[in-house]
Amino acid sequence: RSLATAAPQGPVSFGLTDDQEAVRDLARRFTRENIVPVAAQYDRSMEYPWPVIKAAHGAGLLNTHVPEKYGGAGLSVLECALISEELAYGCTGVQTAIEANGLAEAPLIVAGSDAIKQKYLGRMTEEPLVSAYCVTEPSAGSDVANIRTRAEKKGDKWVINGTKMWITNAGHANWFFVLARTGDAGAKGLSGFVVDGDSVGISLGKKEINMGQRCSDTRMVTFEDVVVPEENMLGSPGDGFKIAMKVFDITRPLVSAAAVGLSQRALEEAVKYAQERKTMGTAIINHQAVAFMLADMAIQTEASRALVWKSAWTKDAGEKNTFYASMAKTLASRTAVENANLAVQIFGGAGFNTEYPVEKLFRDSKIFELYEGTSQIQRMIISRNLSQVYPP
Ligand code: CS8
Ligand code: FAD
Repeated sequence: RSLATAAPQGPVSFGLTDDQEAVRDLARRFTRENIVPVAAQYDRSMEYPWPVIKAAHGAGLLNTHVPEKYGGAGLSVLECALISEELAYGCTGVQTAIEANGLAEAPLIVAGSDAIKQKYLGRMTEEPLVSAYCVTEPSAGSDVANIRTRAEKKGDKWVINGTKMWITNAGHANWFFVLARTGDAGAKGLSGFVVDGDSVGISLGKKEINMGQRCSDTRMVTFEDVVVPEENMLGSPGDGFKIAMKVFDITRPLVSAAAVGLSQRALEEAVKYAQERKTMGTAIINHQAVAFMLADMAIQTEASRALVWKSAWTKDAGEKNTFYASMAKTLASRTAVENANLAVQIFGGAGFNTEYPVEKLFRDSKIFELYEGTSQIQRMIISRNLSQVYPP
């Protein structure tokens, strides 16, 4: 693997500290032992990977963002990115189920009171539970400011009504983060809530059958007169939209890191196959047309990883990273799709067959250009930030 292992030498370094290397190596070993051997089976059965999630919890690879005060590892965004890449190398379906916890937990970390963090983050570290982040709706995905789910104040409670769509982990969630409208139209009328999964009035749709990442659980969730205590609002009324956006500054680098994991897997599988498969009297890696496909895959994987690290490092340094997070998401997701496509090409007919690993990578890759904000939305964010980054 291509990560530099030297300790940081100066202000610019791609080296990792000993602790970061240890985190990456733990995740790499976990993936080789617990995810790679079962990935194809979960893809076929589409079962939720509970045994892997429980093992990840035991290994300390679940809820890695949760601060130490609430029982978590309190890892930096860069360290979480190292873990995401490794887990995704094994199976991005499993990785999505695991990292969806981090996504649901992030609003609490960004804006929750001490009591909320203690109650909802604390329990995640004590036992292997999962949670879900409910923002998208049937009529509003990219356009978060126009969601319709409403929360109305009744005495000292909030009552939530509405429908969320494409919610990862929904079928198994112990609790949900829910973005709902408490005020006027637009972004400023939205607020964020933590809702217990066993609340009366929550109903779950069927598990959606998706193109890829098939063991991950994606569902519609309907809230009908769901009563939520006042203290479960995160921040103040109207804070919800900005909380949701601040969350993406943390999670987009991690989703991008997962795309890099898939790209790296496609590259390694393709190199191995090209070294073994012979045509016209030589291994196909010796045909320049094949070797150049592999070279392109290596270039794009390294470039994506560098941008992911920059977006994570910028956030950890306490600076605004929205611009880099969207760049990392755009490049890493395109690279995942292209690398998976090239890997199938290099495998020839075998690339189209389920007995070989790359057709799964091909199906799994596409979602990276869609969830956590489509590539069009990432470009919109990048372009809106240009004048601030490069003032006239
Ligand atoms: O709506 C925004 C957007 O990002 N849309 C994409 C939605 C998205 O990414 N959804 C993902 C759902 S979760 C998911 O897919 C999970 S996948 C499965 C799990 C995987 C494992 C992890 C948008 C289109 C960019 C926003 O556009 P607008 O409506 O035009 O709003 P703006 O005018 O840009 O902003 C309104 C105010 O918010 C402030 N803002 C915006 N971004 C930020 C950040 N930090 C802080 N504040 C922010 N990043 C902005 O400054 C505006 O504030 P004002 O005070 O009004 O000036
Ligand atoms: P739309 O917003 O309807 O977009 C349709 C097309 O129009 C896209 O190509 C888009 O890029 C383009 N488009 C839209 N607006 C613009 C514009 N202004 N300029 C240019 N192009 C534009 N959401 C959650 O909240 N929680 C989850 O856990 C979650 N998990 C998911 C898991 C899966 C497997 C899937 C498929 C989705 C998940 N999502 C989740 C939802 C996901 O974030 C949305 O599907 C995504 O943000 C796009 O929204 P949409 O599907 O409504 O598409």
